[in-house]
Amino acid sequence: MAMITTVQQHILQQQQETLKSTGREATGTFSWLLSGITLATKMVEAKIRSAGLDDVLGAAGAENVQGEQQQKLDVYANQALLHCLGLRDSVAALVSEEDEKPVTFNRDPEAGKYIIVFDPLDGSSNIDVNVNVGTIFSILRRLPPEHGTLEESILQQGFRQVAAGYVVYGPSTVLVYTTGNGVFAFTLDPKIGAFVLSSERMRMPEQGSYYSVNEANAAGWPEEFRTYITKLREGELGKEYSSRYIGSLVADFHRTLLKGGVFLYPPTTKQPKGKLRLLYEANPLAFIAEQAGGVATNGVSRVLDIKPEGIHQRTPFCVGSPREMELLAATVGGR
Ligand code: AHM
Ligand code: MG
Repeated sequence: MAMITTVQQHILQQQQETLKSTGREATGTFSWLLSGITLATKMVEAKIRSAGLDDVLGAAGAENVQGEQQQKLDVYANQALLHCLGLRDSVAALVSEEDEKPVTFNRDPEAGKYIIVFDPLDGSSNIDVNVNVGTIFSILRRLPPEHGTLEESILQQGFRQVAAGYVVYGPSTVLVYTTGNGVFAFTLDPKIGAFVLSSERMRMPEQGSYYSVNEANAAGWPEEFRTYITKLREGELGKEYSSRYIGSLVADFHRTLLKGGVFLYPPTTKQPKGKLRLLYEANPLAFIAEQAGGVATNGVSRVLDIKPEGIHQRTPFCVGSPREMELLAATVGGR
């Protein structure tokens, strides 16, 4: 019989290793927390698979805090995560793209140690046309009460994340995550309903062949971004780049992680702070990128160093292979 490693087993194995190297006892809290995330994402994936059959496509009729139309699946995905995670005693707060304020639980800080920040259904404008969407999550540790409030705990810099990951709902459903000790991917095996280890210690290639950006916005970018794209196209890095842009961040990022290259969402005249959200889009993907040997900036400085000021704060986001990101820094400045 072929040996498989499920995501739960993998977390336990990693904790055993930590135990050996640090002597610290793993309580199992963290794996219980992650099992809440995997359960919710399996519910979302099941809903997406039958989206055209059940009446779940289209708009739900409301707008979210960003002023965007909520899709029915956005609402479902948000509820699935809130439900599966809210029952876990170790959760102090849940922060979602879809909710204006954090959902907090009045739990003893000793027990309620974690904060989970998530984008329940990223790229949802693609759902009606059967194109990949995803879920992104980031886990933070609550600060001890003498070091900060719950709100301050939510607004910690990205380098303090204890774990981050995403699920891409594509031809297959893949979970990618890091706890700061490498990046691992798991593919959902529909026959057994479990995420099974499919890639270990993933590395982003040193250089890729694609840039990924919404070029319709080019006239509104700072000029250096236009110069940068021209350089890539015209062979400054030794090859003439091609472009790929899906419009689902998780899918565009997943390709960049596997194949290398660069993904950009620069500032525009209409959105001078960029479009993507720091806490539940840029930070988790920046953590994964760095753990895989890639680089993530806002064009000028490291994403994981940005001090968040609000839970729905936006940021320009540039992430990719070291070669492309070096050229970006040389062209756009900073870092
Ligand atoms: P969403 O979280 O509301 O789905 O929006 C985020 C999405 C990202 O997935 C994607 O990278 C970006 O918006 C695409 O934006 P645009 O259509 O402006 O290119
Ligand atoms: Mg979203």
